[in-house]
Amino acid sequence: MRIAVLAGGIGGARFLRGVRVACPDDDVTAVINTGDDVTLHGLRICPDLDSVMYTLGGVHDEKRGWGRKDETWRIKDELTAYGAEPSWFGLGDLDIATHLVRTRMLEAGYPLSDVTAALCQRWQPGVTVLPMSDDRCETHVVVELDGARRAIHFQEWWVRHHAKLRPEAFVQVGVDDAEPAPGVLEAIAGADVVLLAPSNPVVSIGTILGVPGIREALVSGPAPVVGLSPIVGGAPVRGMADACLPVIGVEVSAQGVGRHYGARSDGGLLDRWLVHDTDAAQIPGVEVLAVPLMMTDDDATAAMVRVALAIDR
Ligand code: FO1
Repeated sequence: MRIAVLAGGIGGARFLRGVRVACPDDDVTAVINTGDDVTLHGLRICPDLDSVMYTLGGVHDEKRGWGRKDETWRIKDELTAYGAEPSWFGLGDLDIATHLVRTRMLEAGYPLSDVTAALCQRWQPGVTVLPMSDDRCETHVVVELDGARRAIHFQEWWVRHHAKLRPEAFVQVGVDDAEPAPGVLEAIAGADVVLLAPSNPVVSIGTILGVPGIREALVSGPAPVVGLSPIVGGAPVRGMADACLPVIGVEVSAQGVGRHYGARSDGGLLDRWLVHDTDAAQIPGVEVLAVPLMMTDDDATAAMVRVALAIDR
């Protein structure tokens, strides 16, 4: 079976580990959000691609959720000692090697999709990992800061300000001119099923869908689209979806997000929507299933993936 998965960072990576367990012999392509990408200290950092690569490569830090296990922070400490800002972003020594290789390849003219494929050669994630686009489209957050309205990079909002600054809008800078990365539209068009991972519906899944051509490929594609709710019991399992959803006028609930994605029969995306077994959702035109959605381990995640995939094609 050919499966295409749209996913973001930490939750998306964990979800993909379950997809790999549930579909060991299937052809899985992960289309990953690059809106969180940022250039700091001259290095190009792709948090969601790296979370997926490290997690599926078995070298991520499970507790932190991002970056490498057994990490050290000597370069970060040295940068701070030099007063080299930003000191609020944690760059680990092992992680910096990834950014050095990526930055050098990008500067040599390789597109991000080639760079990602090259990095994945080492980590062997077991699925094809594609950036949503080779073009830069970074998420910025419009906030009120020091008495002025300004747009700050998503990482500054999330890491430096801990998402405590009320977001007035999310802007994907450059997305209108971005194209889907090579292989993305083909993976969607050729899929037997498309899965929307339980990632942030605004700054992860929403960003991917904002790349011209991707939403259309899902809506008009032959494959059924099955989404899994990132909201359980009215709150996100992890991350800041509850800070993001009100900005786009979406209720922080499994039903709210499902209705936001919409029913394919109504011009939306979904054929099936999985909600946690304590939640309920009515979405006209969408088959809603209530199953355990806590990704407590890979087998738990694989169980929800099997339910998601058991859809008539
Ligand atoms: N998240 C943090 O909360 N603090 C950090 O210092 C931090 C550093 C960092 C470095 C590399 C990387 O790939 C991810 C990093 N993250 C950090 C996580 C990152 O902000 C998030 O994974 C995504 O951007 C949101 O999904």
